[in-house]
Amino acid sequence: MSDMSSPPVTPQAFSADILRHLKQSLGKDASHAALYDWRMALSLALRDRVVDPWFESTRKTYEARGKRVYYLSMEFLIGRLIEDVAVNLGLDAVAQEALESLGQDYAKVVADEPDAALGNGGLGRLAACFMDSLSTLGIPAYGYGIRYEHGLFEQHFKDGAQMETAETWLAQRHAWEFERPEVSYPIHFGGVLREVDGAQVWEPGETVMASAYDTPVVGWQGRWANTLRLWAAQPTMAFDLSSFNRGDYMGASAPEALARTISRVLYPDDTTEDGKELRLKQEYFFTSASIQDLLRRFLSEGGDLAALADHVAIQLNDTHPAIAGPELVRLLIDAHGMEVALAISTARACLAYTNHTLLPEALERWPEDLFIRVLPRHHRIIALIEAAHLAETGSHVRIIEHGEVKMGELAFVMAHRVNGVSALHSDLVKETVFADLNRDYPGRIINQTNGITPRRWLYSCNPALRDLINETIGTAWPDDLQQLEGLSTHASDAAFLERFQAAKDTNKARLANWLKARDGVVLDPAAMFDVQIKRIHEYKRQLMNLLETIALWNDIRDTPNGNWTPRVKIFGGKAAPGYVVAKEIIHLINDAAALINADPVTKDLLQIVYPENYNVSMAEILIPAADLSEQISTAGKEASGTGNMKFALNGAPTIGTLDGANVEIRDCVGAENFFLFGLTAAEVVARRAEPSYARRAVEASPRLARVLKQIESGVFSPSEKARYAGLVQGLVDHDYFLVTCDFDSYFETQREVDTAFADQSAWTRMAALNTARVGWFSSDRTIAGYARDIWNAPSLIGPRRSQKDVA
Ligand code: OAK
Repeated sequence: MSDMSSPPVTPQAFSADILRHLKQSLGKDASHAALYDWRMALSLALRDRVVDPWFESTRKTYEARGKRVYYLSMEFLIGRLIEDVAVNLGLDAVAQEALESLGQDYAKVVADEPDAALGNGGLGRLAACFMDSLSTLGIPAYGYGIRYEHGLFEQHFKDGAQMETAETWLAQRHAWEFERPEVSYPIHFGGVLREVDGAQVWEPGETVMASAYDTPVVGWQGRWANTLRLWAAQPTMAFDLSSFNRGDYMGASAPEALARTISRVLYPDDTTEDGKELRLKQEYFFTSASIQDLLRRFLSEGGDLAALADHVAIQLNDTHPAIAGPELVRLLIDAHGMEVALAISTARACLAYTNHTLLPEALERWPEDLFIRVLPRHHRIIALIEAAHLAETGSHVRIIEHGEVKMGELAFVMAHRVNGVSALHSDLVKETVFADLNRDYPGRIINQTNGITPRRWLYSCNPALRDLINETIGTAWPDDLQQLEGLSTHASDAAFLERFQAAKDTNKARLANWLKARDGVVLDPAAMFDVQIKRIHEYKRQLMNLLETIALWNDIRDTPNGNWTPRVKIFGGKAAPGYVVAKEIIHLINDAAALINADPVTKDLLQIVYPENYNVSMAEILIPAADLSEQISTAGKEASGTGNMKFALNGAPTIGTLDGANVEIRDCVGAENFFLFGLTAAEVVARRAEPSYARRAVEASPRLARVLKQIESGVFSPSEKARYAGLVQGLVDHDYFLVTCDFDSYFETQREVDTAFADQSAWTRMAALNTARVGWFSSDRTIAGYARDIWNAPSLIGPRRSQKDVA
């Protein structure tokens, strides 16, 4: 592969590559090149170096005739790629030196790249981490998704309220992709079913084409590269010439507009289901294209369809691609003449399903009449699948019921493995949403605790800490993260801790500079940076964080000369545009920030910062700079979380509940290095059964009652005093997420955090132990688990070079 076969690249050679692309690919002379040109030339020069490992990996995969993994996901939340590719190729220093020798500011060029934001949050970012790990582990894999023209909306604040505008990452050329006009498939919708010679024949009403765009995904040290194949929708007929000739110019381009709508925009709902027809079409569009593509590849290699499962593993990232089951069965029956029972068992042996949430509003169900209208043949196939399932198990669980098609049940029944994403979540999957199916198919549900790629989430986003780690334990950790454990022995070494703290301070200063330049906001780098960044959702309880902030503000004002630990409360995150309560919470945070930040009494002790448009690139600046990680969801509601892992890895201890992967993080870092508070999942369920639990919690907490009164009476919204009356009333009347019940425990634990932070060296030790002990949360470990327990997919690369070096 490239690291073994190709000679090392010098900065001189690399600047020549950049200049060549500037001239030949961009048609620019260095003296006239704009920032965009430099960025594109740099990206293309890097991309060139991915191609050989990519071809080599493809060649080895064909030779091995082994298994390929297909990861089907509606979302890939990638972020920027320049640094990612440079780091994986070991060319980060070379690229920087080359560009600077050409008189360019490397950091500025890197920052010019728009985030590829083809996802909403956790599920999409996990898919991106998994792609990185699949390549790092050398497992032949394709990621399949949609090439949305517009990624996740951009968030702006207008007088504190969230506004959304369309994101336009493809307005400029996307440097990393290869267009594949020759790879395209027809996708059919609607129409009618006819019976011909006893067989069902689907005569579709509408057809669009799915065209492939490939992005190579290179793993650590360039040893392997897989493909992210995204589908764009195109019309079967680009232009209706007869309409044009009649003078109907709008009508002439109608077919194109209609088709392109399918891949136009990412649905901005995080863990909520909207039930829109276009969404169903998007799901079927990319799933059908992917299944057609993998079957074509399999057959082109001379495969026998009865042995499909020996060569193909299809992972469904939640239920969004659950139509893959019926689609594969349909193609096996209708296009390849396979008998129904064999088609179902073959498809099931290929398919596996990951559940990413227990929230009832996220469970996809389609109205049956809509489903029949859009996918009439699949409706029949699902009935066959359901009949086979009922006959096989004697189950009473239906897939089509009460006029709805239930995608969770469909995905479950068609999968040979179903997994949750943390130990607690997987247990709850067995006990709650899929309790009956778990009895019907014992052993089918397993756990695969999430992970994160240490290349992006430590090596590349935190150079200060990366360098310290390299100097302390060597350089073999980025693809063998448990080696970080070697830092533990240094956690009692004062000189090491001093350097660890210096790295944190560097990152805090970097954040402060960035915020100053971007928003004109000034931070005190000596204060504790207390960070909560994630989608805004009631279950994630940003509101509880804010209530605690206001309570602290009250306390400081009551005793201004107390022994307070200065804090900056940093929030980041978007709300789904239709999620009214989440938007109210954003507005309230901004309103409270305006008042509290202007208070001369507290201004050196407490500040609230909420930078707009949180995205992956912002996370890469915020996480390394964090002192404290807020993971405060209602127990039982956060399936796993992955931000929790990123913070711990970057030396920010957690304040959190026993929810999702927090439980396992706490087990790893040690209870003494984790600030635990709040009800457990079982206690949450019990508390909800108690009458008036929220009202009683408020009555029992004068501190909370005072805060709620302030908000309700308009202290933070003087121009519209009743602005938050409904929000507060909602809390007191039906606080489903138990903000009120956990408030006191949270407040008290935050005061323990204050005390702990004041002892700087003890705090730094705790932070360092967090870094040292969370190596298990590498997505390499997660992917190795999927490969072993679900896919039975081998790695096609030998032992890691770094491990050989160590041996
Ligand atoms: C999004 C849409 C539908 C269903 C689930 C999601 C989602 O993003 N879930 C999140 O997945 C992450 C990755 O597994 C988890 O870490 C989060 O806890 C979960 O909310």
